[in-house]
Order: sequence, then structure tokens, then C-alpha cells
Amino acid sequence: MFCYQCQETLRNEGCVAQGVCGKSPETSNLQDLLIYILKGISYWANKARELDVEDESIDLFVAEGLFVTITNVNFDVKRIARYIDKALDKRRIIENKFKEVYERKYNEKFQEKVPDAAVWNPKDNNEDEYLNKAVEVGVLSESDEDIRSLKNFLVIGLKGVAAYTDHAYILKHFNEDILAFIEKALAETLREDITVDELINLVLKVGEYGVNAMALLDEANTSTFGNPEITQVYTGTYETPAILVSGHDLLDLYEILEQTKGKGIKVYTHGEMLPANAYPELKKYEHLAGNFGGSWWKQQQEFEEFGGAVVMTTNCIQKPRNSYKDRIFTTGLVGWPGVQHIPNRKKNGQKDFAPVIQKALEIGPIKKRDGKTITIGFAHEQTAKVSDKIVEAVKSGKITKFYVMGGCDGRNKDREYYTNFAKNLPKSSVILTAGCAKYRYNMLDLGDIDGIPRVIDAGQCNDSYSLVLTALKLKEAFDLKDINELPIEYNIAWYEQKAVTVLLSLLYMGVKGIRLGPTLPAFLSPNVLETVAKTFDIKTI
Ligand code: FSO
Ligand code: SF4
Repeated sequence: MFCYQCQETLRNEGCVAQGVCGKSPETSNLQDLLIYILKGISYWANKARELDVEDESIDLFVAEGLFVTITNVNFDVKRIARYIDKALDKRRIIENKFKEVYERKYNEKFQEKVPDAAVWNPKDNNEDEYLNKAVEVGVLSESDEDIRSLKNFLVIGLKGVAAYTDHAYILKHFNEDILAFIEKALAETLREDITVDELINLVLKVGEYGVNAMALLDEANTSTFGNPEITQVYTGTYETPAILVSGHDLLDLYEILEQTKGKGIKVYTHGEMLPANAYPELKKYEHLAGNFGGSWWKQQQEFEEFGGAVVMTTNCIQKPRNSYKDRIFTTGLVGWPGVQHIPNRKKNGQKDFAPVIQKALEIGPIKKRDGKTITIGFAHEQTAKVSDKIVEAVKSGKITKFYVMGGCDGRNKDREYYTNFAKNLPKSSVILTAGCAKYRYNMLDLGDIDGIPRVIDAGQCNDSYSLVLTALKLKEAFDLKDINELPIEYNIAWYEQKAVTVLLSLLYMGVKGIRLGPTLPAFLSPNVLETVAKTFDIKTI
């Protein structure tokens, strides 16, 4: 295996024998092969699109396949192997569709030279063959360091676009253009003659589609669950049966809330699900009782302590301890070998969370714990409502600076920097945050400025889109030409690939001078890093 897609990669070089995240070499290699076949699907899907043939279910499958390979989503070798089976089927379907139309149109067979990813097939679909092929097609199979770096930068950025788009599709909000771009970019990585400049342009284009994907998801979330409202969230627990829901999938939480109505169960959010408490159509459920715990990397201890049933809806799952292995469930694209999985919804139906509910009732009341209350819900609509107040506070000098501190949290010791940074900011500054990075400072009691909290929490990492809208509104309010003239500094923490997409989206919006930490991505070769740093004035922490 060789994997260097996340911030915790070994020695900031690459995981080679076992992932720091817990990924086994088999899982890692099969994920490489899955991506390879997704590129093959994309090759045919692009060709087909040129002849006006489209199959949105295949395009969506490509996005899902990428999502499966994001850090801490799926560790289950068997499930990844089944995704590869499916990918080969899908590839066959789109290849045949394309060839049929081609032959009809040109009256001859399609005879171009086709890349291996578009034609490779195992002899009898067995996992050993998959594993043998996988070692040929991993990250290091590209020999040129800069091309390798850029191709991986591209695929990593696409993973975030794919995840956000998939979330929106689950809520029935569609944008075929985004899926087409994902496939176009993936297919380009198969071109042997692709240049550094072409790849750089594609990487930057990911930022544009990152913004589109986040906008699509924002529309999907807000039109389904309403616009987030400023909300006080309790962080303690009550003595009742309980379910803790982690990850990013709001529809899963909604269905759990529906199915637990009147059953005496309280439902709590964890990690990136915290922002759900601010959506009107979710907060209306009285048994949505608050948030328990912090960011993903504390889950082993927190899930153990929690005591009730736990559902992981997306990333970031860690190896479940034996103490809670029988009361944790995965759903959607998440997988851990041996952990009970709640299957997907059937057409127009809900997922069946009965096994989770049964488990929560079987366990009975969890321990009562006291907790503090935190303020959330500052997505763009709410922030716009108080924008006059904010502008006023800036004009009068009560607010001197904004710090955008979104992104991810992680285990790295150096991340204490973010807590200290937040603590030591002048009292006249305001932090704008989104993503699980917020857990480094959202319980610090940093106070408020004339009623404006000093930590403005827009939501999940994808709600960084909200922060960008807020910045654009401020630019308008102050009648500035350039977003970089605002009194805003960007200090972004990254861990997994969605944060890379967010970073590229900020660059696309024209933001310069971003600080990125706690370390710079290992997948950037020295030359690529120099180019990106120079062009966008990216700095370290
Ligand atoms: Fe965090 Fe994990 Fe939202 Fe990520 S829970 S690290 S960027 O998956 O998605 O912020
Ligand atoms: Fe290593 Fe991160 Fe890859 Fe896991 S996802 S194997 S920790 S680089």
C-alpha cells in the first residue's frame, strides 16, 4: 500500500505498511483499484457524453465510489471488493452503450486505442486477482513526481466534490454538470501525454466545482430542513435510552428522529452532526436532545462513555472498541468489518433503523451528565439577518478582525495551536468556523461583541460555503472591490479530502494568503507546492 491522502499520513510522507487511520494494506490497495476502474468508467462515460448518451446512475456511482475511498469512511475489504464488482459492471454498461451509438452513427466499429483502466478485467472476479492488479495501479505507479503529485491532488479534490454532490443527490437535488466534470477530470488522468499545466488547470477547476457542489448541498439541506436558526445546544445527557448519531447525513438523522418518536429514546448528535440541531425541521423533534462529545478522533473514548446505541452515517469512523462494538452501527457508504450495517433505503421509503432502536431500548437509560450550552446556527441566512449589526460593529471599531478557522480536527499534537490561537486573539476579533475544526475552540466561552458571538459557527465543513457568502456580503457592505481587502484572515485546518476541496474552493473564490495546517499536504511535491504557494500566497501556521 501507499497512501498519502490525509494530514495524518505517516511522517508526513505516506502510509506504507498500515494506515495511521487503521486502514489495512488490502483495503488501501483495493481502494486504489476501485479508483482505477472509476477512471475507466469515466473514460467511456465521457466518450458517450460526446455522442449525447448519458446515464446519470453511472455518473452518480462514480461519485459514490470516490466517496467510499475518503479517509475514515470504509475499512471493509469485502465491501470495497463488491464496489469493484459493481464498478466493472457499470463500466461494461456504459462502454456498450457508447459503442452501440458510435457504430450506428459512423457505420463502423470503434477502434481507438483504449487505456488499460477502461478495459482491464479479472478472469474470474476473485479478490486475489483484484489484489494483484491493485499493486500495479496505486499512487506510485506514476513515475514522474510532479505529475503524480498533481494527479493525486486532482483526485483528492474530486473526492470532496463527489461527497458533497452525493449528499445533495440523497436529498434529491441534482446537478449533472458536476458529475460530468468529475468524470472528465478522472478520464484526463489516464492520458499519457497530459502536461503539468493542464493538470494545474484541472486542479484549480475543482475549486469551481467545489463551490457548485457546496451550493447544491446548501440548497438541498435548506430546502429540505429549512434555514439553520441560531440555536442553543445542550451538551449533557439525560437518563433515558439513547442514540448518538455521528457523520454528516442529515436525512439519516431525520429518519432516526421519525422512527424514535414516542419511544422514550433521546437522540443526540456527535461530531459533524452538531449543526443538525439548528435546522427547523430537525430541531422541532423534542427528543433531539443535544450534542454529546467532540470531534471524530475522540470517538473511541466518547462512544464507550456514552453507553447507548451509536450510528455512523459518513466519516469519520475509527476502529470500534470491544466495549461498544455490539452497539455501533454503520450506514450509507460507511463500513467496518464485523459492525452491523443498516442497508440503504428502498425507492421512496426510509432506511429501517429498527435494529438501532431495539439496541437502544435493550440497553435502557444511559447515565445523566451535566453539560454546557453552545450557540450554533450561523449559516448565511442567519448571518445576513445580523449583518447590519456586524457591519456597524466593524465601523465603530468594536470588531477589528475576522478569522476564518474552518476545516477538520485531528489527533496531531500540534493542533493545540488552534485552541491557543483562538484563546489569544484580541477580544475585538470574531472567529468564523465550519467543520469539525471548531471543537478546538467552541467550548472556550470566548464571549460576544454586542450580542455577536465571538465564535460564529456556520455548520459542517461543506457550510464553508456559507462563510464565503458571508465574506462576499461583507465585501458588498463595505463597497470593496476585492475580497482580500476585508479585515479577514484565513487559518484553515485540514485532515481529510473534503477539506482539500474547501481549500480549492476558497482559492477559486479569489482568497489569498490562507494559512494551512497543522502540516502541508504530503501529496504536494516540492515543485507543485512552490507553484501553489507562490500563486496563492499560501502560508504555514
Ligand atoms: Fe471532520 Fe471527518 Fe467535516 Fe471531515 S468529521 S474530518 S473534512 O470528515 O468532513 O469536518
Ligand atoms: Fe494513512 Fe491517511 Fe491514507 Fe489512512 S487515509 S492510510 S492515515 S494517508
